Formats: sequence, C-alpha cells, structure tokens
Amino acid sequence: MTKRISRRTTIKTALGTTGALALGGTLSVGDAVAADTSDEWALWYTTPAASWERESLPIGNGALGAAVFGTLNSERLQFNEKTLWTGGPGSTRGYDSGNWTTPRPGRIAAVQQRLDEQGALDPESAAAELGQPRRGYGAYQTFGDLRLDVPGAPAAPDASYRRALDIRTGVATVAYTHQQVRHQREFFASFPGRVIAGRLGADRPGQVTFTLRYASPRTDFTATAAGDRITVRGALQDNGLRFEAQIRVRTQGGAVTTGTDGSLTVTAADSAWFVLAAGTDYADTHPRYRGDDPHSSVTRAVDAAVGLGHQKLLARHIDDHRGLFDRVALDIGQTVPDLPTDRLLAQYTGGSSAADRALEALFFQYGRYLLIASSRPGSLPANLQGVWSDGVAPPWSADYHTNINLQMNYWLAEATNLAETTAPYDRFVEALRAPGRVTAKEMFGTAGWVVHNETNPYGFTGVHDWATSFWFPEAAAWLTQQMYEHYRFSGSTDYLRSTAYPAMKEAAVFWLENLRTDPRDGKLVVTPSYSPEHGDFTAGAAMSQQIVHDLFTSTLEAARTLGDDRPFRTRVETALTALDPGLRIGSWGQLQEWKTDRDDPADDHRHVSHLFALHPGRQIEPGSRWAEAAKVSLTARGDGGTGWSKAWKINFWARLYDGDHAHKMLAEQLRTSTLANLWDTHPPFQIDGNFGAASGITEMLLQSQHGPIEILPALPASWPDGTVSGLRARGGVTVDITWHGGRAVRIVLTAHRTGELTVRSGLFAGGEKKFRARGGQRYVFTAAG
Ligand code: FUC
Repeated sequence: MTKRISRRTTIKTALGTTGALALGGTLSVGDAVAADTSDEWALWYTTPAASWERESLPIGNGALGAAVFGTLNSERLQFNEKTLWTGGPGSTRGYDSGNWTTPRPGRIAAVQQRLDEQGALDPESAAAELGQPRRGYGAYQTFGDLRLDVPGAPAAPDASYRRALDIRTGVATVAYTHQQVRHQREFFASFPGRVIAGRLGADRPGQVTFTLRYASPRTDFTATAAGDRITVRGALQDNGLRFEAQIRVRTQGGAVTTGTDGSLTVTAADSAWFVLAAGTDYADTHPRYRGDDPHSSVTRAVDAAVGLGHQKLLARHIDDHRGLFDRVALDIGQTVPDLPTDRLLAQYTGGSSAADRALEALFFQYGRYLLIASSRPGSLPANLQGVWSDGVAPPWSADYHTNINLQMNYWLAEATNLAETTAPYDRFVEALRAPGRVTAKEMFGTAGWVVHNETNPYGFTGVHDWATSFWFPEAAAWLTQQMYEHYRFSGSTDYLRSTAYPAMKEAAVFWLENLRTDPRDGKLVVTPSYSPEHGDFTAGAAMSQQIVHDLFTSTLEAARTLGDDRPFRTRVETALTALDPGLRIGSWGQLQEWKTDRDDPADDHRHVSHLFALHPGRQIEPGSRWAEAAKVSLTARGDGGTGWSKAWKINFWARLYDGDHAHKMLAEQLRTSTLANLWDTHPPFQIDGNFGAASGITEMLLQSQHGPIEILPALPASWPDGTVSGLRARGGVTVDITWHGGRAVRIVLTAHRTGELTVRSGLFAGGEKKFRARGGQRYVFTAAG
C-alpha cells in the first residue's frame, strides 16, 4: 500500500566509483557522505533553517540535544544538556522550594472555612492567602552553539541544497553542490556513546575546510583549544552549577590547527568528523542537588567515541535508535509525495489525499522519534521542550508543568512500545518525593508527598503566587498514574513493588490525611480545590476528585496485588467509598467542572480538566451516561485551543469512540498548531502536543484502559485501509492489526505473559473473544478464521 519514493543520491566519487551509499554503510574517505535520503520517514527542506523554533531539526540522546540549522557558510548546532539549569540551592535570588518562608498555621483551614461559607473564592484572594512570590526557580539554559564556519561556502542555497532529518535512523543531513563539488554534513546524537557527532565530507579530496568554535549567550565560561580538542568550562553565575563540554575533531587528510580563541580549524581534509560531550555537576538528590564535577565523565565520553571511530559510533547509534523506533510500523494508506515537509504541511487539508495520510503517519512517528531523542535513562525526563531549548529565558523556563504537560509527554510511551523511555520520568518522580514530603509537612502539616502546578530539577514542590496556576497539590497523585500504567502494560509486579507502589502509596497517604468532609453532603472532598487555570477556588472540583479517585482505585488494586497490610487497605477502601467521585451532570447535560453547576456553555477554555476521568483516567466507561455528558462538555468547549489542548481532544474523542472527530482534531492540530519542523506550537513551541497527538492516534487504533483489548475503537472514515504493528496493550500484549474498508481483517496478538485476555473486534462473532493466552505465544486471527 505504501509507496516509498527514494531519493537515494548517486554520486561519482573522487576514486571513480559510482554508487549509492546507505547512511549506515561504509563511508570511505573521499566518498561523498551520501545519505539514503528516502523520504518515507524523513523531514526535509530545500533551505537552511532561518528560525530555531520553526525550522531547526532536532537530534538528541535524552541527556543531550541539538538543533541543526544547515546554514551554508556557518553551520549552527545549538545544543543542550538537560541538567543545565539556573535556580535552586545557591541561587543568587535565594531558594525556598516554594515552601512558605514563614509558617502560616491554620491558613489552609481558614480558606477551607471560607469556602464552606461562601462556596467560592476568587483566585487572587486565594493566592493572597496561600501563595508567595517565587524565588530562585531558575530556567533551563542553552549550553551554547557549536559553529562550523565554512569559508567559501555559498551564501544562499540553490536547487542542489537539501536539509533532512531521517527519523528512522536519527541522522540529520545537509547536502549541497558548490563549484562542482558535492558537500555533505551529517549529525546524530548517540545514546550508547553519550555524544553528539558530526561529519563533513565531499566527493573530491581536500575539499573539507572549516573552523569549529563555541559560542554562548552567557559570559560564564572559558573555551580553550589544544591538539584536536576544544574544552569549554564554566559555572553558571546564578547558582554556581559547574558545566563542561568537550569537542574533539578527527580528519582524513588535511590538517587541524588550534586558535587562541579556543577554535579548531580543519584545512583541506578529505573528510572530518567531531564528537561533542557535555555535562554539569547537577545531581537529582535533595537538598543539595550537586554531584561530581563533569570533567572526567565528559572526557571519557569524547575519548571513547573517538577511540571507537566514526563508522562504529554511527552504526551503534543506528542500531540503538532503530531498536526502539522500528518496533511500531504504521500504514494508513500514505503515499509520500516528492514534496519538502514544509510544503507537505502547507498543503495539508485533513482531507482524503494520500499525501495528507503521509503527513499524519509522519507526525505519529515523529512523536515517537522525539520521545526517543529526549527521554533516555540517565538524565531528566522530557521537559516542556523535550531537551531542546534556545537562549537563557525559555518560555515557562522550559520546566516541568505538572497540571498536564509532563504527564502528557509520556502518554504515548507504553502504547507505542517505548516503555524504556519512562525510566527518567520514574526517577524524577522518585526524586520529587523527598522535597515533596517536606512541603506536605510544612504547608499541610501531614505525611505524604506533594507537588503543585509546576516544578524544576531542584525539587520545587511548593507554591508561587500567580493566581490561576499556583495551587494544584493533586499533581503528585496524577504523576503516579503513569507508573501504575507502566505496571498495567508490563504486568511486572517487581516494578510495581519497587517503584510504582511506594510513590502511589505515599501520595495516597497525603490525600487520606488531607481530604475533608463537605458539610453540604458529608462526602470527602479536596479543599481548597482549583480546576487547572480556570474559574474560582471551590471545594471538590471535578478534576481534583477524579484524580484522587483514580489514585485510590489504583493504589487499592496495587495493595491487593502486593498483599499490603489490611489496615492500610481498609483505610483506602473506606475513603474511596466516602469520596465524592467528581462525576455530576449539570443543567445543560454537561459533565460538571465544579461540584456546583457553574459551567458556562459558551466557555472554550483550553483545559478540559473535568474530563480527566475519560482520559487519561479510566473512571468513565464508554456508552455510560457520564460519557454522554463528557461529550456534551467537549462539544461545548469546541475544536480550538492551544496545541496541547487539541492533542488532548484527539484522545478524548478517541475514548468516546468518535474516530471522525478525533481525526478532525488531529487535522486542526496539523493545520493550526504545527510548525514547519513539525514541532507542536502552543504557541510557542511546546513538545507536549507532539506527544499527545501520537498518543491520540494510538487511542484511535487500540485501547485497553478498561481491561479488554479494543481493536480499532475509533477508526476514522479517512483511514479505510491500513496496518499497524507493534502497539502495546495492557496485560503485556503486542498487537498488530490489518484492516480493509474500515474493518479489521487480521489481528495478531503476541502475549508476553500468561493470562486471560478479552479482545473486542467485529472480527469475532458477537464482537468479542475471550481466551487464556500463554506467555511467549503468538495468536493470529483472520477474517476467514
Ligand atoms: C499549562 C497550560 C499553559 C501552558 C503551560 C506550560 O499551565 O495551561 O497553557 O501550556 O502549562
């Protein structure tokens, strides 16, 4: 079905051989560095990037990221290291983790009292009571730019120019012809090698000449060059965080000379390649958040990569990347046109063309690519911009917003078969518990752990005073949801016991101690409660209740699975029975966002928080009256919103089994909230929308949140024929589906664990098949059988 248009370039080399060199293949000296420029899984362009945000192409290995510009006479590789953050302990502005700097005994109880009496409180008054100015929060920093100045390169591109990112291999390339010489650059970020690597080649010997230099918007560093190495060292002025980057360059032929300005110049080489490693002395340990000086680990990484050699480094990178990326294949009837990605996007209508399908499939796989590139074990999780961030003052500090954004970043991880990418998330949550415990004690006077609306890598678990976003103690509970999902997908009780359950239980303890009986109806409620960034403070807003309901339900399940002690289980059971579940239908048939009927049918606010129970929660069953009410609310909110909001709506409509509306939201996101480099835009660039959309597309094809595996639950009319393979369902199952005319014709389930499975599809008589699957077995169902 898929037509693949190959633009594999055939190049005459200096040695007189002619051939198309696959990127992963042997690249001999003097040959052009010819990439396999097949377009099926590539983003490509005919001009250099003029804008970091809209056009640069991201590569990354989790800890390190770089944005490739492809500028002809001065290549710009803007790069990041995930832990380079101002703020926190030692910040010149002071730091308090957001905990109240002076005790406020009885303050929360006083607000609860006012809510009991008045029913609502405006956010400004609540912030005056409970907030405080934020100090020393800090911001994610660019590490700087690696510039490759190429003297004599043309100033402007001509028809020979091409800039591409192959998301299947994780290699970015820039190629152009100048004065009959074909030049090519390639860049990748190796997870096994812990480096970013680049190579410059030409199809004639002696044609590679450039100067490599470091540039930064800060002045807190020294850059020195010695031999084939540039060393950049410094400490952030704000908090003294030490950082170091090293770059080493190797050539075939030609010469390398050092500049007193810390640059290296390569002259008349046949080809040259370099590696870059970077690190800081950040550690994720409360309360100091400092570890070893980065010098030796950075030195080891660059030296090991140089020792390995370019070809092996590249081959290992591609193996590692494809080991994750290739697990899922998606064909929704796309034909990849011979069109640069910016034009493909500009021409996209969400209609029935095969080119539109190509963009949708690419966008899905790009979401997976971005997660692989920005979330690997050993560093922090993907932040608001993944790992990519330009400048010293990114939007929202490029932090970890926990009122949806960080959670959304990981919605796709399990179902799209990238469970390994959740390790940094788990570790981040684990690291938040120590400061979160302090906040629970100091602000609430209780046990448990808590974090509010947003956090940084320095354990900011308290509050600030921006009225509409400072208060959200439910965030800790919500964060643990992904961990329980990891267990539900994998079935690993070891993981549940060691990792998920301790975090869940401690979040549950916080709520057991902090719920309060609503004098109006005797139900347990969260108070004060604030539906994210919307409306007044009240008691028992729907999302607050649904999150606690979800946490208690999962904690209880986990406690039973692990056989945790009876008294604790009884406590959770009792609280769950008394808890207001946060589901209520209002006067116009809507699912209420608040406990009282305050919803405005004309309100199109981007947060649709009261539908948490539909997605990412599992409290609302499809076909129920709650699902109907959720649909009324969602319809009223409309199809607009910021990038991530549209992405969430794809998931909602998929969970309502409305594939056409889910597809409409996908089309809205691509048409109005996607930049030329396919980054999601809020605006500005925010990566959550990329991840949320990939999750939504998956939800259209496969769901399992209620237990049964649902095949093609929300297939849109515009995807009548297709195949998907390698998706994961809860219960440890890999799922492959082929469909024709909107109906599944072949389902392959690979069971990784032994257990009862229920599979729902029109393929089965009565719409359902139940059987006991044996771990390691593959089960094939076809229309004929
Ligand atoms: C939440 C959203 C905003 C933005 C911010 C980073 O607070 O409400 O729209 O996405 O996160």
